Amino acid sequence: MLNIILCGAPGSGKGTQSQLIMEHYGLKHLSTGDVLRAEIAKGTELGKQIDALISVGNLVPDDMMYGVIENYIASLPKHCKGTIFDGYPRTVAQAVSLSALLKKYHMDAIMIDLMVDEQLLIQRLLERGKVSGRADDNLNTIRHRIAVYHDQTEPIAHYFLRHGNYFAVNGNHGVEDVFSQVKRIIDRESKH
Ligand code: B4P
Repeated sequence: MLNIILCGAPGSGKGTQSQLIMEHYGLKHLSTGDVLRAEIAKGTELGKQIDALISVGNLVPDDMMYGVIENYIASLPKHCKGTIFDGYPRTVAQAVSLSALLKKYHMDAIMIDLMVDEQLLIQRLLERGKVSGRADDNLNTIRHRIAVYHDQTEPIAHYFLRHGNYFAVNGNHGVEDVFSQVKRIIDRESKH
């Protein structure tokens, strides 16, 4: 089974690369951002709480995410080729929890970190904001999301580096170029 944790700053291309990986390798895709937006769209009380956090660029609390991930992993079919965890984990606590969960279900994962310069992140998200309709794709919120990323998400790279399953990719290039780098890592690591 091939599990991939796709990490990177907001706008680094996690969703974009996930789509390509999913099509090329036949993996399942879990985007926590999509799961949270789906809950908002349902208009539930929980959705309203999530909306209040996401729309200003904050992360939702870790304990809200744990149940989502455990339910997902527990419901994976036996023949599943693997999953792309897109945007999860986003905190060290989430990383520790995911590692424990994967161990519990006799699975492991590699982490691919999409590294993109800040100016480019802002440019991409502003561009996406013209069509996405996402409340968090505006300049002030983007800046806050990037700050939250440096503060809360970036440290997880050290966590995975220590565990020897961390791979960085230069995400500043075009979509196909970034995907070639991603494929090289996946092809090499899936042979082990
Ligand atoms: P996400 O939905 O995960 O989205 P994102 O970080 O904004 O964007 P992504 O990196 O997927 O960028 P994309 O491919 O679209 O998170 C949204 C929010 O949900 C978070 O801020 C947080 O509040 C909450 N959340 C999610 N997971 C959570 C968790 N685990 N814990 C707590 N809270 C959580 O690319 C962006 C744009 O760039 C696109 O328009 C794309 O076309 C373009 N692009 C991509 N790659 C490109 C390339 N190589 N060249 C040129 N353009 C490119």
